[in-house]
Amino acid sequence: MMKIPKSHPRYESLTIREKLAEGFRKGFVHETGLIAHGRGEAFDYLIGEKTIDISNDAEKVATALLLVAENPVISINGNTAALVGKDCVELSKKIPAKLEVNLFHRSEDRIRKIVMELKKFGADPVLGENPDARIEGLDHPRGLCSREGIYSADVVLVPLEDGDRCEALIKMGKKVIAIDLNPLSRTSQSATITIVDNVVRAIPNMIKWTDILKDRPKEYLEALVNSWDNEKYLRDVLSYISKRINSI
Ligand code: PTJ
Repeated sequence: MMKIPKSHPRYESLTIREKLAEGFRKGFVHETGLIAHGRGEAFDYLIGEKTIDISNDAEKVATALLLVAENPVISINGNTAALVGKDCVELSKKIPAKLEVNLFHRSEDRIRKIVMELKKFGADPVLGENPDARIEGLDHPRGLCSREGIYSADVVLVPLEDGDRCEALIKMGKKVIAIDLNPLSRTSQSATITIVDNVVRAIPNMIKWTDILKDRPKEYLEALVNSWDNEKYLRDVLSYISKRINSI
């Protein structure tokens, strides 16, 4: 892995890129994952490469939704494993939520490598290697999933997703939490709760919110979830971005 000098003004951003490149070399990040990351970076610039206040609220409410869920599942793809694999394992233990590897560019080799990577961080079990169900409306093999995981989940957290999987999960009656830096993407527009933030900030922040919220009464958490207006949130994010651009 290339060593980035700490003094470099883009240290954090370059370190994140290096993690993805390393994941690609190890064979669990798909080559198009590198391109997807570049699109994310562009949007991260627009929000100032920080968690904006309204997205901190989205992270709080999304954590509340995971805590009240009956069968919450965190869906993991190549980019997520490379950037926040360890944090996802920690979040899954704290909620508690199941972990399932579910890929856009599905290959048995990448699934196995990502499962191994998550196990290295202490996850056990990790679902996804032996799919026995299908996400309705998604063509084979992208729709393959696990019956005890994503198929029967009531709430699915999909960090960094492609649009039609999110829509398909919503059509199956599930609540979907999407983390996507692009507020205009189909994923962002169709999720139950969208978090417009970088996964590298969003997941650690949700771990923090889990510690704060986990002993709160269920009614309190449900009230938080019910008060969430995702359309308004997305409008507010766009207005934040346009105000920021206009003031530069
Ligand atoms: O590992 P696989 O096979 O499941 O493939 C994963 C990718 C990401 C390649 C696949 O899901 C894909 O092609 O996704 P898209 O359609 O490019 O969407 C990715 C979305 O994530 C885009 O809207 C990006 O803006 C956003 N994004 C990229 N990097 C980040 C991000 N959002 C949050 N944090 C990031 N670090």
